[in-house]
Amino acid sequence: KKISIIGLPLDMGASIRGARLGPSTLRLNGLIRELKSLDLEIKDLGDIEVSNSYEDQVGPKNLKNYQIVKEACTKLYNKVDEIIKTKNLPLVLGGDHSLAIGSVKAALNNYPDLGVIWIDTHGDINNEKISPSGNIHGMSLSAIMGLACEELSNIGQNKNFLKSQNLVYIGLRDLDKEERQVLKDYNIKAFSLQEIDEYSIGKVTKEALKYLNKKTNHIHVSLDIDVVDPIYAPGTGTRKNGGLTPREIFLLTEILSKSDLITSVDLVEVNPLLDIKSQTSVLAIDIAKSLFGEKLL
Ligand code: DIR
Ligand code: MN
Ligand code: MN
Ligand code: MN
Repeated sequence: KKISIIGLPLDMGASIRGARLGPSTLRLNGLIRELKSLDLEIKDLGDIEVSNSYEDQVGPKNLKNYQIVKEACTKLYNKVDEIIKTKNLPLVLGGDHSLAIGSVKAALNNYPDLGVIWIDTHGDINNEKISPSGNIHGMSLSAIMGLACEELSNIGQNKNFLKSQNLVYIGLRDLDKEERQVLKDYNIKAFSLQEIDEYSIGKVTKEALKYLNKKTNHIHVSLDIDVVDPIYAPGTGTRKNGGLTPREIFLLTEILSKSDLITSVDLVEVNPLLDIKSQTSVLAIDIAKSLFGEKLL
């Protein structure tokens, strides 16, 4: 397996600053060295240049910092598209979760039947009309699925939108009211923390894979670190108690890794400014290792 690592130091899709430091902090804490210790060919392509700001920029409709997010996602789209075309697996380091608009649209450009596993506390499926915050990281999926206004849905050029039946959520525990309705309306498969508690993360993950594998052999994993309990992952912008434990997230990634169906990955929302002694970065690095096949025995 050949993995190409690309950083997108963007945090203007969120309201809290600091996730722009995610890619460099993951590298400083040894991400590249750790991944190279596995039996993998690792290429670090560095970071994409992002024109972040220190103040919110007014955007069209309810879209905060639209121009900055759009430009960053478009650059990422081109990079991820190129990585996939050279038969490498892209690992995208965030940055806030709005970046998935670029990475997932690029994966869809290469695999129109793409499946997505969205591992997150949040649904990230607001559109410009129902978003309570105007933050684009809470609207990524509505852009990726073509359920938002033209401004969002046209990021990443192509019109290959993600089909609602090709999306599975794992870890939801903080949906906005109107997002809940979107999930119902489009009949989207979702495993909340309650299902995980009841059936175990192993069962849920296998079911998610089975569900998607009926439709595709190409799965994009978009992992928001806030799915992990803030006791273990304090370094992220929107924390919510009652998240996954490290062993739960590792079992999830171990099962994903063994499936051999994962063709692209985002690892997002690590915010070093909110972290405690690099705890969250180190956990994110361990998650990446697990996802790429680190052996326990
Ligand atoms: C909230 C928070 N649902 C919003 N979203 C996210 O602003 O749309 N927090 N993604 O990480
Ligand atoms: Mn998210
Ligand atoms: Mn989240
Ligand atoms: Mn987020």
